Amino acid sequence: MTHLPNLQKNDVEIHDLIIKEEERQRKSIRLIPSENYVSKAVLEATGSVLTNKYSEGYAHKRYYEGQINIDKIEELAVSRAKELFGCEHANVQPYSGSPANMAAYFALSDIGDNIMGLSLPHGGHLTHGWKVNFSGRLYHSYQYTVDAETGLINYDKVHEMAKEHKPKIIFAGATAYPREYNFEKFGEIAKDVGAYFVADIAHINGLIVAGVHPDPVPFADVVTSTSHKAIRGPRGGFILCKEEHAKAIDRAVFPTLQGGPHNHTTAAIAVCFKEAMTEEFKEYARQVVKNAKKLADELNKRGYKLVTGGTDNHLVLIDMIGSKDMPGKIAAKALDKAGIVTNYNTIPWDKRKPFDPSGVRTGTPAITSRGMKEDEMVKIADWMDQVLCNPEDENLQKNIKKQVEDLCDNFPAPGLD
Ligand code: DSN
Repeated sequence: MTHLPNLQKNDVEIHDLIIKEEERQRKSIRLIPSENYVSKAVLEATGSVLTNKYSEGYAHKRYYEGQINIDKIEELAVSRAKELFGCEHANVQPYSGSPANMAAYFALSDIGDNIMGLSLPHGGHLTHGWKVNFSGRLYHSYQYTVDAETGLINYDKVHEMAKEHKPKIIFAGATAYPREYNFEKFGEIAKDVGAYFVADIAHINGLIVAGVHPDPVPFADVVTSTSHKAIRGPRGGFILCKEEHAKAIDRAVFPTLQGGPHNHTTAAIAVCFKEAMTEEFKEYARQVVKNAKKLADELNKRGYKLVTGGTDNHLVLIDMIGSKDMPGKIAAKALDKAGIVTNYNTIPWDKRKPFDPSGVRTGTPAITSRGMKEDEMVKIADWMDQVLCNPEDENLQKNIKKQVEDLCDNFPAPGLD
């Protein structure tokens, strides 16, 4: 258990809740595909004295003195981003993925312009033009969907829609799409209609670094991302772009949208990028995909209906209504009681509401960080099946939770003592 003596002394309530959360993370099989375990080094940078410093501006162009160390930290984060992703320019200041996307809008378009992105219930993100989000409220948003039969993006339809609506920006990227994106194709479509192409790689950042997912950098005007998820960094964001957009992106982040960067996060992003350059990280990301494919196969074998039939990446989206006529929420809550943490999620063309949808979203970044491999995926699929066949059996849930904890004891999670 992590020793937090000062916190324990000053604020025992928060201390105890953090310790309980650490226990929960240690003892459960965390399958939420956007979550992970960061290293102790990333946690140390995040919890450092850098949180005490204000640094509006960019390295060597700040509005406050005392930047001798902060400038070097931000320069390291930027240069590592450029090396890791092979891009011309990087900005590591966005507070997270949504602010990074907002900066892309402000850099590349004007309020009221037409934009296009994948619809949220089809796996897209709020900031790709969903109606209740700033992106759907400030812009004329045209949302493409996935194919009803295959669950895949239909690039011909995206192209037709782009020709009709002439968007200023086309977004690619998703939170619940289990297949590869053809970034080259998106780039061609955008070019053909005179749009900018923004690739949001938040979910697949670590897979791209390891070469197990196609890379958008050669084709996109701007690439946005969170710095957490598969790449195992702190909660934050970054933007990569071609040199021609560098000034506009930097201005959009500061001063248009943000004030001082979170220097503790910047340092942790730099640490994460250094870790992601290692062969060990690449092997990890390859295993994330192998594990997701194995989990999908094992669920398929047990009769589960998966969106697109399987996966190419880190994510497996289960159609629970199609599989067991069971709402995703009931399934996710039953699994949680057995120590298997997922989230209920819409599936494409869902007839149910987002707060009570048909699907359950799972993924393998966190369990792979613990060193779990294909054999463990078989066990996990089996436990999931037992729970989902008897979602009200609390004794069964308790029994499986115990087995989950025993398995977790054999696979220590990074960052946890
Ligand atoms: N909240 C993230 C996810 O879970 O996919 C998307 O921003």
